[in-house]
Amino acid sequence: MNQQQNKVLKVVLVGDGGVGKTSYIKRYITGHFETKHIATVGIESNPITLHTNKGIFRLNVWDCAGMEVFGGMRTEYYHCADAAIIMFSSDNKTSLESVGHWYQSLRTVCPAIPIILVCNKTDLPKNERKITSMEIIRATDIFGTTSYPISVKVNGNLQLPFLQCIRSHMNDSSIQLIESPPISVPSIDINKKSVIDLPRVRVHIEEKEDMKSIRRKELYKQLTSILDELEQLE
Ligand SMILES: Nc1nc2c(ncn2[C@@H]2O[C@H](COP(=O)(O)OP(=O)(O)OP(=O)(O)O)[C@@H](O)[C@H]2O)c(=O)[nH]1
Ligand SMILES: [Mg+2]
Repeated sequence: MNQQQNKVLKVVLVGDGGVGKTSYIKRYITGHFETKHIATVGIESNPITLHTNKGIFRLNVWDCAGMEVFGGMRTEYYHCADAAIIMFSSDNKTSLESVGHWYQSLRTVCPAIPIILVCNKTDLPKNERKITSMEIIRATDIFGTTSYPISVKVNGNLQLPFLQCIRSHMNDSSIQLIESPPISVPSIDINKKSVIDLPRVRVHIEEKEDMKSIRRKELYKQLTSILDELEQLE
């Protein structure tokens, strides 16, 4: 094993209330998707272990309250952080506008740590999304960082922000995960909403099948007319 085995990093996870920070950690560690918003008070520290080609990394993720009334933006939580994640959510434009405040508050305590942006709730349908890809690209450029779209609900890209924290902290982009996180397979949460969603998914698949069979018929028609023509020429 190499020297980086069991390296411990402190990662602070911040962002406006309700963007999905606690759901993210809970989903990553236990696989459970919390459908309710139970506002975090102060901070909750959660250990996460990542197995990489450069050894084992233990991330102590400090899930910070987003709502100021419960201790949001309390800079004392940021001391000795090795990396930070600022989360916003696709259905909440204000949460993207707040990224600058979170960024500034982090920078006052940690002037040089890597800060990664994460856009959560990318599973939401277009009509519920309030943030465009261009706006995310612009924010990523302004803060000179990396951003990741994730969905805690459907388990999309959950490991990437943590991996990027390690890569940036170690200044080593060749670090790869060698073991999948416990919940890497996309899943559908079986709650009321998902059950309602399921027939829509099925309809979508059936629509795709219909399109295929229509195209197959068209091609078959074209083929028979070519064969007919060839036959006539002989
Ligand atoms: N559709 C969708 N909803 C999500 C997703 N992730 C979290 N949520 C919902 O967002 C709500 C808020 O989630 P929390 O994790 O409690 O939010 P938080 O950022 O920890 O909020 P504070 O603790 O107040 O800072 C919950 O109702 C979650 O079910 C997601 O990927 N998609
Ligand atoms: Mg929370």
